[in-house]
Amino acid sequence: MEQTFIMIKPDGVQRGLVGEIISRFEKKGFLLKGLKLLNVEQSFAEKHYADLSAKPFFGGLVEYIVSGPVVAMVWEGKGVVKTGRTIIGATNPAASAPGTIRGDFAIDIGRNVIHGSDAVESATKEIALWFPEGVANWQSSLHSWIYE
Ligand code: RTP
Repeated sequence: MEQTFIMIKPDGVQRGLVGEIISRFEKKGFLLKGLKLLNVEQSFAEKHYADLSAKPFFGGLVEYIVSGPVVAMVWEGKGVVKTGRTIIGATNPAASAPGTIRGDFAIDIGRNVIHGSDAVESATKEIALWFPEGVANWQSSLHSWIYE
């Protein structure tokens, strides 16, 4: 089954949005397979966002990610990478529809509360980076009530 990497950024943690965000993924029917609260170092944040290293906002982005604890998660389910991005909303909260996480809880692009993998390949890479110890192996007993 497909998995994605979701990170609640430092602003989301500071603003008390952790429960709300977890609740949205849970209620959708996705399965929580990994979860931890941690502070990351600059070199780790640079590795996570390596694809963006040439962007003018890279320095500010890394500074933002290391500014406080983040919540790293692995969520599993059919189409979870794409649907996860839909639940999160557009990168710029000003363009995010109401009902999405960024549409409901964010204003500025540089304080957009949450990250989600943008493709199955990047999800695999990000899960390996953030959860080198591996993730939990369990199945919900609700499986047959969520999938036909
Ligand atoms: P994320 O990786 O955090 O899920 O965001 P994303 O795919 O929607 O957007 P991406 O282009 O990968 O950008 C990563 C994060 O960098 C910040 N950003 N700032 N100032 C700017 O123009 C700008 N553009 C992007 C955002 O925090 C974005 O989520």
